[in-house]
Order: sequence, then C-alpha cells, then structure tokens
Amino acid sequence: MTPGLIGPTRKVPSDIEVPEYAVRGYPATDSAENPVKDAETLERMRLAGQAARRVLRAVAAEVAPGVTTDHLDEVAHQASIDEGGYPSPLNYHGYPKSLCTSVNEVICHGIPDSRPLQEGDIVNCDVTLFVHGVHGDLSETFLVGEVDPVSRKLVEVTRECLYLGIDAVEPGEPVRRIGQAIQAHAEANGFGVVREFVGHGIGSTFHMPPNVPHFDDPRATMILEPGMTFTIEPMITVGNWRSQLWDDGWTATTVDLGRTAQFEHTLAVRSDGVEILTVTPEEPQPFLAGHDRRVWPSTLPTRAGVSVA
Ligand code: EYL
Ligand code: CO
Ligand code: CO
Repeated sequence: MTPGLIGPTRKVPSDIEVPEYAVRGYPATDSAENPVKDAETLERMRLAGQAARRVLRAVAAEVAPGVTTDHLDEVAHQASIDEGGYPSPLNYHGYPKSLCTSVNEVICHGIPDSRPLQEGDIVNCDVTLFVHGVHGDLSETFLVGEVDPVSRKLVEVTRECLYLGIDAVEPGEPVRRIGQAIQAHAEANGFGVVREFVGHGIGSTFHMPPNVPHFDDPRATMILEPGMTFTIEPMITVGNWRSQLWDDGWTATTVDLGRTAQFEHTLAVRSDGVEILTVTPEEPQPFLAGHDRRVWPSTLPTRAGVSVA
C-alpha cells in the first residue's frame, strides 16, 4: 500500500451536538468519567451503539472493487449525520476524516483517500459515532471480491478472537482474561497479536480507562464490574505483530508488511453476562444468560464481488 490523495475536510451541520474535542482537536485532559455507567447512560449507549452499527452497515454495502476509501468516508460521514450524530474520528487528535479504513498490511487508523479498493484486498472499516452524548465504536474487516485463502483464514480467526474475547468477560474477573483468550486462539492458528493498540473504556469520553490489551498482559488487573463499558478490538497478523507508522503520523502498518485484520464491538458488563452495545435489536446477544453462545451477529453484507466499472 502507498498513500493516495486525501480530500478536503467534511463539514458537520451546526445543529449536530459535537464531542468536547471537536473544535480544538484535542480532548480535555481533566475528564474523570466513571468507568461504571448508570442505567440512564447505558440506555443512551445502546442507542449510540445501534446507530453506529447502522452507519457501518451503510459503509459495508458500498465495499467493492473500484470503490475508493474516500467514498466510504463520505458514506460514513453522511450516515452519521442522518443518525443525528457526529463522526467521532473527525478532528480527534486532529484526525482528518470521519472513518478509519485500514487495507491489507495497515493495522489501524488508515486515512480514507483516493485509492480504489482492488479485488483481493481486505479492508477494515472502523466507525465511531457520537450521539445522545456518548460514543459507540465498532469495526469489521471486509473481503473485496475473491481473496486468497490465508487472508480469508486471517479474517475468520480475527472475528473468532473478538467473540472469544467477549465470551471471556465476567464480572468479578480481571480484564486480563480477555487478552488471554484472544492470544491463545490467534497463536493456535499461527497468527500474531498486535500489542501497541488496545481496546478502551468508552462513554461520553471516546477513550478512557480501562485499557483492554488483546494479549496476556499482567498489567491488566482491573476487575470487571456490572455497568463498565469498553471496546474489544483485536488486531491479528499473519506474520510479525510489531507495528510502525507511515510518515502521515496516523497510519499504522505491520513492520514486515504482512496482512492484518481487526473486528471491534462496544460492550457493557452485566451481572448476567456481557451485552454487545453495537448491534441492532434484531441481532443475537449470545453472551447474556439463557442465549446460545455459538450464534454470533453476522458480518455485514457488502457489494464485494460486484465489479464497479
Ligand atoms: C484517531 C488518533 C492517532 C481511533 C481509535 C480514530 C488515530 C491515530 C490518534 C483509537 C485511537 C479512531 O478506538 C479507536 N478505534 O477503535 N484513535 C482513533 N482515531 C487517531
Ligand atoms: Co473503532
Ligand atoms: Co475503539
């Protein structure tokens, strides 16, 4: 992958409520949000998570060979506004776009640009939406047309890593269990786990404690409690898990340029399990008491395979 051209900054209508960093570009350092949310905040986080899922569904429906990642950004931007929300990445630490699009060896934070997707690519699309005063953050990796068997296996195992990580969430247990489950599955399949980027607490703040490492990290000692909300977003590699940055200061790739995939949900710990906040009500909630833990939400449908002239 080489950088393409980055288009102009997109505008958000003035009647959309924006997060506190949106104007200055940097979050306030004095935010002391409680990692445990009350029932009213959890309800707003459900609404934000569901809306973010619909935005990602709109993006997924456009994924196909010949489509530029800038077009996916335009779709995410407009769908976010149509939900009455603000696309959280926009101007977060000065980030220039509304979506992250990470292709092939790009681990995360790829900037949408003029490069058309090519048959055989894999692309992670990462949506975060700020609406009802809180953020909902999720991503999936999509296949662009026919993709080689190793990349297909990578995407499948990464998706399994996310759901095995979610299944490891239990109140009274440390955050560390999540990374233990993910690392065991990735390495059993011969893949690596990125260490540098981790899941995060989320609420009215985009990123806050706890850190949620996707590998077995003894520092992840926080005890999970009902009402905590955070993301799990494993980045799994075919080769070496070490990362480096492009000169743009945002785009992280593998050092060996091997392919990498990522899936993400925003979650809430409950006394009866863990709720996925970034699915719509008709989708399964496998990790709540009494549900079938083998039936996971589906990957969102794309137009991949349909050639764009
Ligand atoms: C912007 C800020 C360096 C995102 C996530 C967009 C990128 C590089 C500084 C984490 C960190 C999304 O949680 C995230 N995705 O799931 N930064 C993010 N940016 C950005
Ligand atoms: Co994300
Ligand atoms: Co995230």
